[in-house]
Amino acid sequence: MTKNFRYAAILFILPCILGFSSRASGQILSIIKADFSTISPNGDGSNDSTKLTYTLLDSVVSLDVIVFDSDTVSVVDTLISGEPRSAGLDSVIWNGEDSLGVVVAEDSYHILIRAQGISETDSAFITIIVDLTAPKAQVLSVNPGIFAPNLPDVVEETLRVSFRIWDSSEKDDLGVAFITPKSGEEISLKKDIPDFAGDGDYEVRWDEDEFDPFIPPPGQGQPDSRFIDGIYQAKLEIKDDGANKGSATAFLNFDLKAPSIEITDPSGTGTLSFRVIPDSILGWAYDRNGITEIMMWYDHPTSDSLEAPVQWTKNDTIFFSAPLADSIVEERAYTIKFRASDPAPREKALFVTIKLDTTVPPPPVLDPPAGVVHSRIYTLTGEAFGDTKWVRISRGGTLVDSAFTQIEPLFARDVPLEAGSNSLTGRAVDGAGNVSTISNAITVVYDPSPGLFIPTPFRPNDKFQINLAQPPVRVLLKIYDLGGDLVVSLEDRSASADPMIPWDGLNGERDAVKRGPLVAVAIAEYADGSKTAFREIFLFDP
Ligand SMILES: [Ca+2]
Ligand SMILES: [Ca+2]
Ligand SMILES: [Ca+2]
Ligand SMILES: [Ca+2]
Repeated sequence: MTKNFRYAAILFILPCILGFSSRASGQILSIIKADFSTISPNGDGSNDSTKLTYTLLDSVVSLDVIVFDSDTVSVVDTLISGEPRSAGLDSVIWNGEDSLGVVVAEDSYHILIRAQGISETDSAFITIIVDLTAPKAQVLSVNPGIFAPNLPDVVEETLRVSFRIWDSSEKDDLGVAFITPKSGEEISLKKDIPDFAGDGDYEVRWDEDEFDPFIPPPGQGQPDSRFIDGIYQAKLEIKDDGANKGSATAFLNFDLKAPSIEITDPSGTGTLSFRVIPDSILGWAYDRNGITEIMMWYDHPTSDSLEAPVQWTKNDTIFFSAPLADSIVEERAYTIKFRASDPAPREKALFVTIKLDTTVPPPPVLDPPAGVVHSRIYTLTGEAFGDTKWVRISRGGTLVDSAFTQIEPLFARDVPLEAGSNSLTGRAVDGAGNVSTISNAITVVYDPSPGLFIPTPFRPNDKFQINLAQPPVRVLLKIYDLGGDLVVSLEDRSASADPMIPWDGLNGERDAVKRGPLVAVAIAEYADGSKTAFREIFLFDP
């Protein structure tokens, strides 16, 4: 097409743009569509160009597609210039540039399609908007700064986030996503702004009960595992028709966790007893949002609360040191309560029971032995009294073992003996370390001379004591009934000169043996081939 012809063509079609019709007469051109009516030719891959599609009902001698500025009606670019086309579906792409390849200014543009058939001409145009301005958003405020939904005894709160929006148009799409800190995933608490009307300030609200499915009110189930103490995000995204986007993120501080509080000194659990009360009690409290207050009661619940003295703070941890010695003067237990609060406010209480005890417990009573013993291990029994926590057992004045008696005052403890006479004594010690006077002394005579010694009566899992003059290679222990039939055969290969052989009361077939007299025969075999045998009748009583 010559320049003159093109000019003539434009003159011909201008009336169409200037007010005749945007629609074709329907004789040659039919239905013009653009895949994007607004484009943003900025090369970001979204709505950078638009494709016009139209149907030619008949073959066309000359087709023109021309882009005009809608205000000045000046030609911006010619996309198709005087080309013949056969009938059918046809299309053309406009990438938002002018004839020099320069991206056009933001404006609306008319794209005119003119089809000249053999005997008639048909034309129509479509309007395309070029939008290169991304809408912008900014967070103005988040209230409250620390949000603790469904906290008992606290007035219901609404979480409010305000945003400022500019460079937008009323048609822009926007929504606010709600994102948890745990997985970074979006939760179905997204908000729209239904009354959005272009640039301005907007507030998005979440009422406390909207969090009920995730953070149930007290006593109404477990929180959703994605809802943890931490920083959540309300992310506003705004998008215009040209797919230009803006966003702003509000950070939401959800306090879902009570403070931690611990005592570090004195250490221990339960009632802590002292003969001399420590000067102070040391501990720490922590919360991600900080500790607002630590209160203490020296004699809970009868005393007044005081502020626990803070020694120092390190990051979000407060270290406290409360004087103790002067506050505990009576010989009794004091419950000391500490309570840490965070800004939510959530509270965590901690109780420590300290007892002043300068009273010595009564001495224990040791049971005397039934007679001479033949085993080098003696099971000492006895009873403790009062607030005895331990019985310290001595043999010949030397500490050999301790029995724990805080829960059960009757005690039994295996004590090693020496051959001959052993003097055993005990002292009671309470939780504060007060030590009793010495108990009664019992004398246990241990006779290690050879023989087979059997408890009377013998119960399942009791032991046969065999004392030998020298260490054997092995010891066989055979149990017979009174008819001479073998019940069970046991063996010891420890090479000990005084082995103890246990018996579970089962025969060789692993059946329980009935009550009655039995015969035990112990045969010790030595390295030189010699043997020693002992034989005893005993009463088996399961
Ligand atoms: Ca774009
Ligand atoms: Ca825009
Ligand atoms: Ca907290
Ligand atoms: Ca005591």
